[in-house]
Amino acid sequence: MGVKMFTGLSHVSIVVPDLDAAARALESKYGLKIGKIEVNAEQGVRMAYVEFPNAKIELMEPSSADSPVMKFLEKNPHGGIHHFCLGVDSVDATSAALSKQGVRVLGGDKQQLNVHGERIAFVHPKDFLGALVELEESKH
Ligand code: CMX
Repeated sequence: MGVKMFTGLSHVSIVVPDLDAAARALESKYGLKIGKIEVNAEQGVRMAYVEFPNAKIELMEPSSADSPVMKFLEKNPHGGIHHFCLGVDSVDATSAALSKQGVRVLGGDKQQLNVHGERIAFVHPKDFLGALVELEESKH
């Protein structure tokens, strides 16, 4: 494939049952501090980041009972890695290129936005070695 699809690793995302408890544990055991806690109501998550120079750790807990990450917590009650996120220049262009390869892009047509208002979409885990991959059209 001639086109450079991905611009880099944006973050690894961990779903936790209790965001505040997770933040306390990361800080007391590892000295890792989270930034501002925010809610992305459309995605059904309350979330925060630990920032590194080259990537982030994202922590998410469900913000409502019908959150898609609630399903994940039912299967993994103590939490766990939920997805990793790769930067793209254009969600539309990358989704179109991936679809041509037979890759299922979930929600690429629904204008999903992350908490920063950037376009996102998800690659079906069965089409990426069993891992859920977020595509993020970074503004910076
Ligand atoms: N890891 C591996 N497999 C997963 C998975 C995960 N984290 N989440 C879902 N799957 C699997 C499902 O088991 C299902 O498999 P089958 O096809 O065998 O049944 C398949 O992927 C599709 O999952 P689904 O829930 O049935 O599909 P939906 O289209 O309803 O939703 C998804 C897909 C992954 C986008 C949604 O479940 C989800 O997790 N949404 C949360 C998105 C998110 O993390 N948003 C954060 C935004 C953060 C921000 O604001 O910055």
